[in-house]
Amino acid sequence: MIKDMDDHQLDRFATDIVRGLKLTDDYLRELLSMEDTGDIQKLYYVARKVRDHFFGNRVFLYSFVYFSTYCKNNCAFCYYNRCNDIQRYRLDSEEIANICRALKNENIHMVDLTMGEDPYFHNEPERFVDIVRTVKKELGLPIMVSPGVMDDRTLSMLHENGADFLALYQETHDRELYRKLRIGQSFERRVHAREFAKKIGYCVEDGILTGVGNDIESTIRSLRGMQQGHTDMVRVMTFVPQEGTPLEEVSQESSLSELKIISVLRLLFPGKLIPASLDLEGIDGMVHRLNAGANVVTSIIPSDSSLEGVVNYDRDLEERDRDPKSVVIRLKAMGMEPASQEEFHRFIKKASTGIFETPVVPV
Ligand code: SAM
Ligand code: MD0
Ligand code: SF4
Repeated sequence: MIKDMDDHQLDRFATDIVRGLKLTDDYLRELLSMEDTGDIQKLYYVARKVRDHFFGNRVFLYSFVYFSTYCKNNCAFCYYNRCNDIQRYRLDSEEIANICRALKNENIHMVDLTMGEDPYFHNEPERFVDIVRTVKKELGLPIMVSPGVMDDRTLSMLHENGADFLALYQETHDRELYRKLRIGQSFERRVHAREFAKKIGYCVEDGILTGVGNDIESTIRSLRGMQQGHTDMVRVMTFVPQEGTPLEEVSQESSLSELKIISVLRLLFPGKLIPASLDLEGIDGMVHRLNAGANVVTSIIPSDSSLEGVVNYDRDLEERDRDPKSVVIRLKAMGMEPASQEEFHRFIKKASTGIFETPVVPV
């Protein structure tokens, strides 16, 4: 076990993971239940060694454009669920084009176009296709779409018009917990949308929440569920209780569980993209998540932007402090740096060829 390893053995373990060592459920159980700080630091160390083998000190940066906060769903964890009496907005094409022009000079690799399952777009998907076309024309960068569940025809149209990456998080692969979180939403349709997207050439991201009623066994089920998918990016986010939602009374857990799961994700998905979301704890939180083995920074929002994050630690701050420049300054202070655009294009091209790695039987 990691906790009994010396430095040489830790390096050897990282090399074994890079060479394809698969971890059993028992091993995952041990890692996820570690509480000793020194043991956990060893886990972070191995995760960084594995990450550095594939990506070195280079990080990818995604700008986040939440262009509509209307939604027809009522996810128990989400501030934007339809039952929550909040201010909402929907940007039009011109406003989105202006945001893209401002992003043109920023150091970002991809723009993430996110919305609630807004009927304005879900009932007339060509409206969303137009937005993707506009963003591609204005920015010329890879585009991630995070629209919720869309049908095969719409996913195909979006891809033909410039969408490169689909983000669609299962939250949990534990069906009982899923029913409590994504109320009334089909588990299978969500899985199908990612698999179909992968088949037609998208890169795909799946993700889970922690601190939302998932114990270690439930988390292991989710990790294995994500391994069954053919994803290129995997994430975990700590659940942040939101006012006006069914889970608002839940107390937020510390980010320790998220950090351990990020490291375990790195050991299970060695060469994949794993994000440090700024949504949760901003740039200070980014440092811990990168040190746990993440290699992407997401939810980057220009400081003068009035757009929402998904979870807004900075909603009441005078100014956002998760702009690209501030992110890069902190990265460099950590001895890390933004990857080249060319490296990101290479990753996307290789991943979207749809070569499905068949998981090796665990040892
Ligand atoms: N409506 C689209 C969807 O549901 O897929 C896109 C919205 S955004 C990507 C939604 C994601 O943000 C969720 O899948 C969840 O992983 C995360 N999220 C939402 N509310 C959260 C909260 N309160 N705490 C932590 N993560 C949250
Ligand atoms: C993030 N706020 O990365 C974004 C969002 C959606 N594809 C991503 C959850 O934290
Ligand atoms: Fe809507 Fe997405 Fe929030 Fe669920 S997570 S309520 S689908 S915006």
